Amino acid sequence: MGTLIDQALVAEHNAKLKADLDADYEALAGSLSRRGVDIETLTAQAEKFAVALPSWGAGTGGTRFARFPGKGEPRNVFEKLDDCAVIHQLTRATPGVSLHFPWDKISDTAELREKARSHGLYFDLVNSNTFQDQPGQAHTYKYGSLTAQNAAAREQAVAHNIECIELGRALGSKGLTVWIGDGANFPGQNNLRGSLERYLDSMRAIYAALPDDWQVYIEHKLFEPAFYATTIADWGTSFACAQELGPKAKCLVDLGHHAPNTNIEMIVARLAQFGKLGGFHFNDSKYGDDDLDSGSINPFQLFLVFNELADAAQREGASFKTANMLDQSHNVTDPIESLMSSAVEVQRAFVQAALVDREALRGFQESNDVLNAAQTLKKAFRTDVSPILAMARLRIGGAIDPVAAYRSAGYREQVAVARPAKAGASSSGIV
Ligand code: LRH
Ligand code: MN
Ligand code: MN
Repeated sequence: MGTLIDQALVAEHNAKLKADLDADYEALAGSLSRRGVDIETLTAQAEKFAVALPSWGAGTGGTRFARFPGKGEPRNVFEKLDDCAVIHQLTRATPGVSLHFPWDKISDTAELREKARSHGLYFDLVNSNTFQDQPGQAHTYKYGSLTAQNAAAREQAVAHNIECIELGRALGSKGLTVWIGDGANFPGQNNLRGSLERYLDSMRAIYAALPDDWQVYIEHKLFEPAFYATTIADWGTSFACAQELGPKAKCLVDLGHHAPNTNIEMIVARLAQFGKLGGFHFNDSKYGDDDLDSGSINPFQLFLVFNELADAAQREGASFKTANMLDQSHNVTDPIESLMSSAVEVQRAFVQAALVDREALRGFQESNDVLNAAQTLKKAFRTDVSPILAMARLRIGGAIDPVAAYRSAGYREQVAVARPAKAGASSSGIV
């Protein structure tokens, strides 16, 4: 096992749903055309949309209280790639995979690269991990990694990041995302300025190791595991560090890494305006870093983020690009189903944002017609673009309904046999 779903099963699934989809698509084409929108332009854009998968999302995550492993979880990076390939096969929206080291153990980069290629996948940004100690590690990260007082711990953390760059380079990746858990649990534990100075020193060494065509992405997070003062807590700190480091340093926005009610779309607009918006970890949250499926709690926020991206793309043209990834953790759902559903929700927000009548919006803004400006956004957000997403998938070989196709193919049941459960195993390292 561990291969794709039989394409004949996908075709059979699509055949059953095709007539209904055609009718829905035609109806939507009619109503959009009355709004002056050509559905085919949107469908073509949807076909090109991509969001990368987190390798760590292929297994059940869990919380710090418990983990309830699911059946047939991938036991290694090759099996994670198999699951990612199925997600891409059915959604046609997830050709990239973002690896996390050392959770993903790699002995032969050529073999792994070939495996990805054979599945039609490539490696997106790689992630380092200095927020946990690994067995046999010389220096602990208990009191910090890139910011540690202990120079040897800092050097070890820098060396790990450089190793990640080397591994990523061999795999064809073009960037490194650095998230650290460093910070303080008590006032007085750290000198707040001193920690950031050490962070910058460490990051300068990592930056110096970047290949010419690479970028480093700084991921901020408000709190957790440091509960009093996290060193890279907000986009302002992230931005200042990216400025200090140079043009290859950008900021990465994980949607769950902000205080509740933070205006994330405004952060996106600010970073884009100053050329430092690097990419995203898409997920959703109600309270904190909940890592819930994209669009499951606040789809309007997701739409507003994509609205800012559409605005930036219009202002800046083809050169405007962000690295887009999912970052979620599954406790009660099948990870493959959740990742498929999130990819579709992110793609939905992208298409809805493409639907915004920007000229009309500008006009309403200029004339201070507040109500109509707001309604212009709402009109795009309220449009059910599902037939566009389904048609895009169908035309490029995916499934009209990815979750239904996945369930009827029995993939999970088959891998459950091929991958017997290991007691206490964790795919991501989070237990
Ligand atoms: C930190 C984070 C970061 C890590 C991932 C596992 O909360 O969002 O991106 O690499 O979770
Ligand atoms: Mn993240
Ligand atoms: Mn997170």
